[in-house]
Amino acid sequence: MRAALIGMPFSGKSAVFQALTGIESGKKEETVGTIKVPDERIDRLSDIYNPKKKTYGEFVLSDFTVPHAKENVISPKVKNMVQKTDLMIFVLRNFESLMTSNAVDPVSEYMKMKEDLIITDFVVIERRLEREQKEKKNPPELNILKKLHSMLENGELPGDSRIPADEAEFIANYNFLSMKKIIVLINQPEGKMDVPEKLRDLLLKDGIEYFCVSAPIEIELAELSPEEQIEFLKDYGLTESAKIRFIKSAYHSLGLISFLTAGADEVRAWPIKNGTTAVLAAGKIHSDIQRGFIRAETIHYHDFIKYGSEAECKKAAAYKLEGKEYIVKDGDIINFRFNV
Ligand SMILES: Nc1nc2c(ncn2[C@@H]2O[C@H](COP(=O)(O)OP(=O)(O)OP(=O)(O)O)[C@@H](O)[C@H]2O)c(=O)[nH]1
Ligand SMILES: [Mg+2]
Repeated sequence: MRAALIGMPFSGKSAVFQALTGIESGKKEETVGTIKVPDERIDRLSDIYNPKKKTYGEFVLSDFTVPHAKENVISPKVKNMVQKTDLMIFVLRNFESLMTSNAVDPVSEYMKMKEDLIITDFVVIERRLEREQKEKKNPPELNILKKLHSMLENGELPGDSRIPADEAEFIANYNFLSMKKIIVLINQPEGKMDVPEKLRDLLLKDGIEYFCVSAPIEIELAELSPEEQIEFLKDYGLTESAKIRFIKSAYHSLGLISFLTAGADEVRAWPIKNGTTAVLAAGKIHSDIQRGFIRAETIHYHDFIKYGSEAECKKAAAYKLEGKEYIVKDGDIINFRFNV
């Protein structure tokens, strides 16, 4: 999965990026870092299989350096880069900064970014609809484009419920930013976690998840040992690092689960959308496995731990042979049988 941090100048994007990835952003247009998704199931299975390789789920996170004079947060270049991602993280500044004379106002930052996002797509649709007026080709996506056009015109983001997946497919190749998942990260002053009520209401109305971090604290935290981290978090009244809260929020808003593969070569977590069928999950590993799919040999992680081995799972009827249309569950350990 890919995610991008976007926000107004000095909102603390690069500080957040460092807190989440441990990497300091340079002067490059785009700095990329990875966030491994901790998963104790992978640790436990690795203890059992002793594999050559252990692979966690992973987010690839991008941070951008953009000229500050720009009117729009989403310049054409940023748009191109963001289009490659699955998730946008809006970073809002809720701390006093010496670097800008602008007041602390996360509500207007949010509204401005939402507006920029909407305008970016709106102009594309306007142009497309104008062309259609001349050409009268009546392409299959026309009605969905019109639907999105009217939402954007009203200053609304579509969200999943208003343009469901089967409709979204028709306009997938436009790669609209307004169709992407957004989570909001409110960059707070040290030790404060209260969110302006107006912002909370707006985000609730737009169906957008948010979480708070104080980037400098999180950078400090990330440099400590796991034991020290627990104490440090306690001092600030926190239970989890920003990294963990980010991962949870991202998985939740993208609707992600993980299936697992386990063997002597590799123990690995594969993030997929909840609701994915076995045959499509197979395609995440390799297109050959999807094409030649026969069966998915499936044991749920909890059963595997409970019974201790594949043989014992078979005796307990916890080993199942699932077909193409089986909906994969979080924690399924799968071995795909296939034919090429
Ligand atoms: N007090 C406080 N300072 C912060 C926080 N987050 C970032 N800063 C500081 O704010 C300044 C700007 O942070 P950056 O992370 O560079 O902001 P940015 O959004 O990447 O800025 P540009 O890339 O220049 O647009 C830095 O001096 C940070 O140390 C925060 O949560 N609290
Ligand atoms: Mg920066």
